[in-house]
Amino acid sequence: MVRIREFENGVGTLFHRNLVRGSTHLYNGQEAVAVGAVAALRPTDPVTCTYRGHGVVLARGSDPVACYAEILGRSGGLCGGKGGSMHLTDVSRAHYGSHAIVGAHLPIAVGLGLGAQYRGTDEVSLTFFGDGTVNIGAFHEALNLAAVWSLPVVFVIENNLYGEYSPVAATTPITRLADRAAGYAMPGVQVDGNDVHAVRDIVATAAERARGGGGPTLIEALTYRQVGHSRSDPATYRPEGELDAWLERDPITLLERFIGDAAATASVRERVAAEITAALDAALALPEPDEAELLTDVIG
Ligand SMILES: Cc1ncc(C[n+]2csc(CCOP(=O)(O)OP(=O)(O)O)c2C)c(N)n1
Ligand SMILES: [Mg+2]
Repeated sequence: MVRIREFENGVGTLFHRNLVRGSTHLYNGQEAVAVGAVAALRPTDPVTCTYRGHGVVLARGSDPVACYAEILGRSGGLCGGKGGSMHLTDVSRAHYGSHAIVGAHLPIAVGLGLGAQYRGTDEVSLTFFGDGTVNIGAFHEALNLAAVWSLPVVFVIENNLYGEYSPVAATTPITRLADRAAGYAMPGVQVDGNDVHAVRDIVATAAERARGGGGPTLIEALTYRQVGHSRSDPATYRPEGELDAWLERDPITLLERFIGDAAATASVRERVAAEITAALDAALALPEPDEAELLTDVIG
């Protein structure tokens, strides 16, 4: 979780130094969702996520140098520098993509679950997506098919209270998003998304159910995006005091309180900060991709 936080802060500085083109969507505040969920899975269980995906890829263990290089468009990037911030993908770690089209990866997650069922493996496909995504057609199609075919899929809503600049209530007529599961006859459960142990436990239960042929589960992780939607968003629409209240429940602080060893946790922060600074420098030292690579791995 500290690695993700430090990595994201580093991405912020790259943008301020004008070293990256395009935009980025940071995961600050949501670290316990990715880390708790991934901790409950096997390394071979396929995962998919959104453009707010740096945290999930790092939780899966991808190299921070390759992730920074990807964001910088350098050779040595996770996808050869062609995907950028919104498309970090590491198939070697069963990570089947960060997806920029809202909801587009839910049918992919269902396909990964179908593949596991068809091949007779006991893999579980887990997918992360935002609160805004529960209103996209692909969400409903994906949950329906996963339920009808009893596929091994775990759907994780990262409810960070906003879809871009709109609070959930402005776009969604229900407050408990897990209730969407009822229409698809699957369990719909809520969890404190800032409590890494709670996330791990609830995902473990869903994964076990899926692995045993029990079908999909919808999990709603309640969390908070501590930064704006994207690089250009100062998040002035947030009510006064909201950020402060959530900072009181920062997932890393909560975990450090649980551990209760200030010296140990401070040394983790220090070690990881140094590791991430070194990763950033290493990525910045990498060359731009060679011109000859322009059309490799590109369809069209
Ligand atoms: C199909 C589609 N519609 C609109 C957009 C523009 N868009 C990008 S992010 C976003 C908000 C999504 O909010 P949410 O699902 O809550 O995810 P979060 O960004 O909060 O993690 C929107 C509308 C898009 N990328 N894809
Ligand atoms: Mg959201």
